[in-house]
Amino acid sequence: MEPNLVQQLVNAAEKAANIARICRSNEALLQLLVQEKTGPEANARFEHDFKTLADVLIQETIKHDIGTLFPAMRDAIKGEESPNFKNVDGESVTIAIGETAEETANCLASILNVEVAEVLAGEVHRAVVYEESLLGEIPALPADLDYSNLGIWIDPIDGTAEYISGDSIFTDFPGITSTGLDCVTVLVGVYDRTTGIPVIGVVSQPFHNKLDENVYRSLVFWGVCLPELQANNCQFERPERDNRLGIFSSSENGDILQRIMELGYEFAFAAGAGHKALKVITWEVDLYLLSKGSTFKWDTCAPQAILRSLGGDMYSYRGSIGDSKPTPLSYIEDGEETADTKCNKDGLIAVRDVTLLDDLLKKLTE
Ligand code: 2IP
Ligand code: CA
Repeated sequence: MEPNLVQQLVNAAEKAANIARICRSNEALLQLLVQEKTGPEANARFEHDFKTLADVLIQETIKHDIGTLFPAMRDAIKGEESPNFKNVDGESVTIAIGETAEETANCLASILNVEVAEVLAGEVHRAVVYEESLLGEIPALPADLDYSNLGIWIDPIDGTAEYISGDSIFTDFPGITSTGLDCVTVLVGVYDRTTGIPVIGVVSQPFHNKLDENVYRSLVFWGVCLPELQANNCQFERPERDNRLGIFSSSENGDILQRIMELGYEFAFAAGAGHKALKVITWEVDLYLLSKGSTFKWDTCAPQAILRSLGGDMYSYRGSIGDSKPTPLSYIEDGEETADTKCNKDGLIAVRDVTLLDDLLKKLTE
């Protein structure tokens, strides 16, 4: 019998969170992360920056762990980054997770110094089990679930700029951070390869609970929305508020904001696509709208699955206005994947209460 996919995705997201945290708490690794800001010299040992390496390593770790447990899914686990790097000697190095920590450290040592390669490899091979009362009861998945028909999109670190800078600024609304580590998320989303519909999502905030200097505990959200099973740990009540609240990227178009304001919404602005979607999941806001094509499938698959498990959804912005009807974002695999097909190029609208769409789409079409 297969292990429980949701539980394993939560564990994988927690391992990812551990790697993300260690890169900020280990002095040598933090130096590598922050150095990037100061120019080309910082990247003397490899052609990409260290933040990309951290992303790749997390992505490959999740692929390795989930691919080992669920071989039928192995070839359909995808992420933002390519695992190929060039080292100082111009040799191409593929970041590969080995059988043992030693093997992984040897691979990493071709682009990093031995000390940091060993620290990272140690985290990659640590057995991680996330257990938390907030996790709720994870249900058994249907016995006849066809794993070969499931694909995964991973965003190893969403909000990379926030991850590196680390500075937190709060919005006017309680509990909503506009920048900083709280906006960083790990996103793991599973979709049905035949229908293109997201079916399982795990969203972790690795830096949500600060226990001490450099010591954080993650907050993890999950949801399942299969035809025969809907479950999640996100049963939040909508907080009392006088107006509806929308969350936006700080670069959102003024004309669109004006229209939304005319519908009586108040605004919060925050970083991180996953973080903004999470605020809709927790019902701290009613709406996340992005008119630009600046998110990708790995940004939306996980939160969309959770939203669907709550009766909400994520729609294409441009695909839903005008004469069109609300069109959910889709992960259907048609043909060769290119930068363009991976992008949610028509923007997005995320809501927990889909009855808000009527007014919204009308107003945005005027
Ligand atoms: C980014 C990140 C940015 C977001 C952008 C995403 O992903 O979430 O914060 O922009 O859309 O693609 P904004 O904060 O303006 O919403 P990554 O950090 O993985 O590049
Ligand atoms: Ca992202």
